[in-house]
Amino acid sequence: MTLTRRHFLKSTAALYLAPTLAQASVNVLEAKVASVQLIDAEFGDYPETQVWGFDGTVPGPLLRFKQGDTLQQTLRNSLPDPTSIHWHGLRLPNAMDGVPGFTQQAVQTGETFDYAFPLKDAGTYWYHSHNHSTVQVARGLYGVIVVEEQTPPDVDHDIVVVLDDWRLDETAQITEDFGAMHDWTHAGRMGNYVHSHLTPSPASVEENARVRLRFVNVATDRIMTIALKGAVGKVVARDGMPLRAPEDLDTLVFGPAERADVIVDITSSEAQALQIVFVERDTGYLLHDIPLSGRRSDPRPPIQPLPANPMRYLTDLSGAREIPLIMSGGAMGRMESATWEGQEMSTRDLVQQGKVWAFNGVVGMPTAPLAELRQGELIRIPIVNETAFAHAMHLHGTHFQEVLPDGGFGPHKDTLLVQPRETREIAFVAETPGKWLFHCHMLSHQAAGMKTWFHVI
Ligand SMILES: [Cu+2]
Repeated sequence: MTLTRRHFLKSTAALYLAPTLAQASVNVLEAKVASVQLIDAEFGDYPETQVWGFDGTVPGPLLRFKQGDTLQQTLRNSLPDPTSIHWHGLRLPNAMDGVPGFTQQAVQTGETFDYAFPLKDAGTYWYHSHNHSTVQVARGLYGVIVVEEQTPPDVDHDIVVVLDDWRLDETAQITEDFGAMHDWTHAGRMGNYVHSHLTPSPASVEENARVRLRFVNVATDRIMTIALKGAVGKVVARDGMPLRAPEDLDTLVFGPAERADVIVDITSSEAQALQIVFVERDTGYLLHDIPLSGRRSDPRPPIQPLPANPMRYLTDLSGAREIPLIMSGGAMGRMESATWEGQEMSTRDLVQQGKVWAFNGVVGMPTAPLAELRQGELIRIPIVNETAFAHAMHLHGTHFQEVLPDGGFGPHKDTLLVQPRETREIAFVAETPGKWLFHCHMLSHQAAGMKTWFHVI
C-alpha cells in the first residue's frame, strides 16, 4: 500500500477547536449555527466553514460518564429548524430515543427538551440529530458519549477518534445539494474532505505506551476503512459493547454509525509515529499522526477483555420468530414498483417523490410496524440485500447479535454493514416497550425510503 497525503483528504490535529477535555457534566447542549476552521492551514488559506453544531462545535462536546450514572442533558434549539437528539447505541426508555414525530415532538426553534436516563452499559456511543438527519448530521450535529467502565483498563492515553466526511465547495462551505437524487440512488452523499478529530489530541506518545482509541464513524454515508501504523494490539469493543474475545487488530472497516474500541501498544516504526490512515483501494491517506517521544521500558501485560456489560448473550435460536427483511431498489436495482404511504407505485413515479429504496416492498416509514414484538420475545431477521449497494442497518433500543454461518453468534452490535447482494442474519431479544426504528444508517438511503420499525409491547 502506498501512503500519500493529498489535498482535501487528510487532516492533522484539528485546529478549529481547542481540545475538549473530559467533561463530567454538560447539562445543556445548545444546537446552533457556528463557524469553525475546518480545513487545515497546510491546505491553504481557507475561510471558516459554517456548521450546525452542539454548543457550536464539531464534533459537539465529548460527554463522559461512569457506568451507572444518569445522563441528564437539556437540548436547547437555537437553530432555524426543528431538531432532536438520538442517543445512538444506548439502551434507554423509548421516550428518550429522540426520534421526532415518533418518540417525541421535534424541538422547535427556541424550545428545549430534557433527556434523562440511566447508563446501563459502559462503552463508546454517540449522539446526533434524528430530524432531517441527512441534512443536520451533514452540517455537524453530532458528538460522542463515553461511558467509562467501573474499572477501566490501564492505558496511558484514552482518545476518541471521530471520523467524518464533508462535502465542501471551494470556499470551504458545505454544499447545499442535500437530497441530490444521484446520491440517494447510489452510495449516498460522499464528501471530498475526509477528516479525523481526536479528543484529546496528544502532542506525542511514548514508545511502548498503551493507547485506547475509540473510533466513531459519524459520516452520513461513507464507509471508512482505517489502518493503524506504528502500533500493535486488539479490538476490544464494537459498537460500544465489549468483545468476549478481543480480536487481533487488522484493518478496520466502519459503516456509518459503527464504532470500535482498540487498545494498542506503540511500537517503534519507520515513521516514528502512531499513524491513522484512511485506506481507499490500494492507497492510504494519512488522517492523523502522533509523533513518538521518549520510551517506556516497563513491559505491558497482555491486553485483557473489557469487563462485560449487563447485556445477555444469545445461546440458541429455538422458539425464535423469523421476520425477513428484503432490501430492494436503488440504481441498478431490480425494483419495478413498491408501496408508499399505502399506494402501489411504479419505480419511475417513486423516483419523482425521492423514494427509491424499499424494505419488503414498502418505501418510507410505514404506518404499521414491521412486527409487533412481545417483550422478551426472541427475534431473528434474515437481511437479504437484493440491491447493488451496501447498507448499514441500525436497530434502535437494544443491541443484536449476528447469526453466523456456523450457527454461532457474533458480538453485540447496533449497526451491521450488509454488502451488495449479501444475506446476513441478526437476532435479538425484544427488550424495552415502545416504538423502535430499524433503518439504514446511510442517511441518504434512510431519507430515500429505508426505514421501518418494531413495536415492543
Ligand atoms: Cu443503505
